[in-house]
Amino acid sequence: MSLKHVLTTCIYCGCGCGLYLTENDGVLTGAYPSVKHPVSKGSLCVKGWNSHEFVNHMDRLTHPLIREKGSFRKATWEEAIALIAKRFKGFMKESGSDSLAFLSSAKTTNEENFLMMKLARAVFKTNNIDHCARLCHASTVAGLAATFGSGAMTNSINEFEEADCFFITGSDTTAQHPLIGSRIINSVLNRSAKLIIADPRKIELSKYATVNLRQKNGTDVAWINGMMHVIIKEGLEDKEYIKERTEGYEQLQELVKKYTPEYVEALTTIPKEDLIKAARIYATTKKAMIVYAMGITQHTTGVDNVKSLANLAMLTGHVGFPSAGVNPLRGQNNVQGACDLGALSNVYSGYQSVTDENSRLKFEKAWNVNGLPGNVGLTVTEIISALGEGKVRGLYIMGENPMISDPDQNHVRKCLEKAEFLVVQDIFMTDTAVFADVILPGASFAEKDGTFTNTERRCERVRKAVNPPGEAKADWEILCEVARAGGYTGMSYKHPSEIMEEIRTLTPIYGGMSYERLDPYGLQWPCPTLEHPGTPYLHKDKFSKGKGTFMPRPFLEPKEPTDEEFNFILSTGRIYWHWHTRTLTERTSTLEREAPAPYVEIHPEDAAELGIRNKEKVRVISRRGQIEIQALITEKVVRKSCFIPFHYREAAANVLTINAVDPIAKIPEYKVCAVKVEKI
Ligand SMILES: Nc1nc2c(c(=O)[nH]1)N[C@H]1C(S)=C(S)[C@@H](COP(=O)(O)OP(=O)(O)OC[C@H]3O[C@@H](n4cnc5c(=O)[nH]c(N)nc54)[C@H](O)[C@@H]3O)O[C@H]1N2
Ligand SMILES: Nc1nc2c(c(=O)[nH]1)N[C@H]1C(S)=C(S)[C@@H](COP(=O)(O)OP(=O)(O)OC[C@H]3O[C@@H](n4cnc5c(=O)[nH]c(N)nc54)[C@H](O)[C@@H]3O)O[C@H]1N2
Ligand code: SF4
Ligand SMILES: [Mo]
Repeated sequence: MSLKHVLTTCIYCGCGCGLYLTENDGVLTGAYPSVKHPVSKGSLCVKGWNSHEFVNHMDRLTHPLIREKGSFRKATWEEAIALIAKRFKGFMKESGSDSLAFLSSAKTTNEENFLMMKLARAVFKTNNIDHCARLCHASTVAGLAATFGSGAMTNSINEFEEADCFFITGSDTTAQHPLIGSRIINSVLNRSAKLIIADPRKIELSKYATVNLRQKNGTDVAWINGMMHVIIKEGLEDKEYIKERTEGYEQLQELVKKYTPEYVEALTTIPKEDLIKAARIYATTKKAMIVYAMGITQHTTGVDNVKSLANLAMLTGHVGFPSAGVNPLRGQNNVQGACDLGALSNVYSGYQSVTDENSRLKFEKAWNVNGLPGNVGLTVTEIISALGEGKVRGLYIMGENPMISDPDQNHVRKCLEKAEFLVVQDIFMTDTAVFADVILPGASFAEKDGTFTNTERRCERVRKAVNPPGEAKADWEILCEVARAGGYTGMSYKHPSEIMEEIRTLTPIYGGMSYERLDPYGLQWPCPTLEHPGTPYLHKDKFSKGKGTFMPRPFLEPKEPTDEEFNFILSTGRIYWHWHTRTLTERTSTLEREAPAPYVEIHPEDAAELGIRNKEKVRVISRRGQIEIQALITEKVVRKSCFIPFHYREAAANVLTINAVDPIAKIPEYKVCAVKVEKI
C-alpha cells in the first residue's frame, strides 16, 4: 500500500488554488493545499478540501447511453460516436452547418475547449459555439476590450496583499472567491486598507467596510456616474494620466454633469454623504483596486456597468500599476481559459476574430481545411431558443447544465423537449442530460491531464491522479473520435501536451506556454515567447489598445421594473457551500449537510406585513413561473427585495428569471426581475 500525492488545480472557482490529491489503490482518498503555490499558500476553502469526494461517487456515468423508445440503453463507444457523426453530417447536408450548435465547458481543460471549437469550426463549419462565460462575464469581455483593449483581470491575486483601498461591487468575495476574500480581510485588519462596498445585500465583507453603499438593484451606472461627478467637481481626477493615457474625456465630463449626489440618491437610494465619502476615498488612494463580479455583469446594462467602472478607474489614474486596477473575478475554474481558447461565437483562440479574413486564413492553413465560416455564431440563450424553433437541429453540450442554469426554465424545457438531436457529455446524469439522445461519459479533472487558466490569467497544470470509472474517457479523447468519425483527419493527439503545442503556435498570448514551462505553478498571459516570464499586471505604461477610451453611458432602468402586482425585486446568485447546478456539491457530504435546502431571503418587515414566519414555505411568482420555497427572514436584503440561490432544482430560481439580455454581450438579466411573494 502506498499513498500517491498528485499536484493539480482545484476544479471549483477561478482562484485556481494548487492542491494535492491523494490516491491509494486506484481510489482518491483526499485533498490538501499546496504550501508553495502562489494562490493557495497552504490554504483551501471547504470546496477544495473536499474536491475528491464526487469523483468517487457511485452516480458517475460509466458507459455511453443511447435513447431508444423513450429510455436509455447502454451502447458501445463506436455505436454512439458513429450515430453522432451520422446525424450531424445529415443535418449539415440538409439544412447547412448553422443547423448545428456546440456548448463548450468552463469545467473542462484549455486543451478540451480548444478542441471543441476546432470541432465546431473545422469539422462542422459553424461558429455556433459558446459556453457559460456568456451567462457570466460576457459584459466584461466586451466592456473592458472596448475601453482598455483586454477583457481580463488587470492585476494578480497576490497584489491584493499590497492594496490600500478595495472598491468591491457585485461580488460576494468571501463566499465565491474565498482565497481572494481572505486576502482582502487580512489587508483591512492588518494594514488598515480601506474597504468600500457597493452591494444591495449585506455580505460577509460588509462588516469590515469603511463605507457601505446599499444601492437599489440595477442602478449601478447611476451611482458610478455620481462618483465621477463628485471626483470631477472636487478636482480629484488625475489630469496628467487623463491627458497622457486616455481619449474621450470631454464626453465623459459632459455626461456626468447631471449625476449630482441628490439626483443619484433619488435613483439609487444611496445617501449622498456616503457617495461623496466613497468617491473621495477611492480617488485619493493610489493603490486602489476595483473588484467586481456578477452584480455588475448580469444585467441588460451589463456592458454599460463595466464601461462605467473602467471610466472611473481611468479618471483617477488607477490602472496600469501593481495593486491598482479593475478586477473582474472570473467564476469557474477555467472560464478564463475557455474564453482564451475561443469557445465563443465570435473569436478563435487568443480573441482573433472570425470575421477577420487573415485570422480565418491562418486557421484554415493550420488546420488544413477550406471555408471556415466568417459569420458570428449564436450565443448560449440564442442557441437554446433556436433549438426550440427547429433552426438548430443538432446540439452538442459538453459539461454544462442549461436546464438549471439558463434563465426562464419553462422556456428552456420546451426547447430541450423539441430538440431533434441532443448530445450531452458529462460526468453525471444531469437535469439536461435526461433530454439527450446520446449521453457520453467524460473523465473528471482528477482523471486527466491538461491545464486550467485562473482569474489572474495563470495557466496551470491539471494532472491525472486516478483512472476514470468504467469506460469513461477524457473529453479531449472523445472530441477527437467524433472529429475522425466526421471525416476529419487533423485531430489526433497522444497527450494534451501535443494539443498545447498547437495552441501555442496559433495563440500569441499563450505563445510561450509549453508544458515544461508550466511546471510547477503556471504562467500568466500574455506570455508570447518561450523566454517571456509572463505578465502579473496589465496596461503598464500604455493600454493594450494604445490609449484607454472613456465610454460614458447614461443610466437605463432594468428590463422588468417592479409594479403594483409584481412588487418585489428578485435577485439570484450563489452560496459558499454549493456549486451552480449542484452536480458536484450535492454529491459531497460535508457541503450538502451544511446547505441541504433552497430558501428565499426576505426582510423582516416585509415578512411581518405578509404574515410569514421564518422557515415557513412561501410562493414566489414571476410572469414566467412560480416556485414554493422556504422563507429565510433576514436583514441581509433590503425591503421589497428578495434573494434566491440558484443551485437547487427543487425550487429553481431560474423558473422565475427573465430571458432579457444585454444587446451587446447577450448576457441575461439574472440580477433583477419582478416577483410577488405569497403566503401559502
Ligand atoms: N461557492 C461558490 N462559489 C462560486 C460559484 C458557486 O456557484 N458557488 N460560482 C462561480 C462563478 S461561475 C461565478 S460567476 C462567481 C460569481 O461570484 P459573485 O458575483 O460574487 O456571486 P453572486 O452571488 O452571483 O453575486 C454577487 C453579488 O452581487 C450582488 N448584486 C445583486 N444585484 C446587484 C446589483 O444590481 N448591483 C450590484 N452592484 N450588485 C448586485 C449580490 O447581492 C451578491 O452579493 O462565483 C464563482 N464562485
Ligand atoms: N439565476 C441565475 N442563474 C445563473 C447565474 C446566476 O447568478 N443566477 N449564474 C450564471 C453563471 S455566472 C454561470 S457560470 C452558469 C453556470 O452554469 P453551468 O455551467 O451550466 O453550471 P455547472 O453546474 O457548473 O455545470 C457544469 C457541468 O459540467 C459537468 N462537469 C464537471 N466536470 C466535467 C468534466 O471534466 N467533463 C465534462 N464533460 N463535464 C464536467 C458538471 O457535472 C455539470 O453538469 O450559471 C448561470 N446561471
Ligand atoms: S478558493 Fe476556489 S480554487 Fe481555492 S479551494 Fe476554494 S473553490 Fe478551490
Ligand atoms: Mo460564472
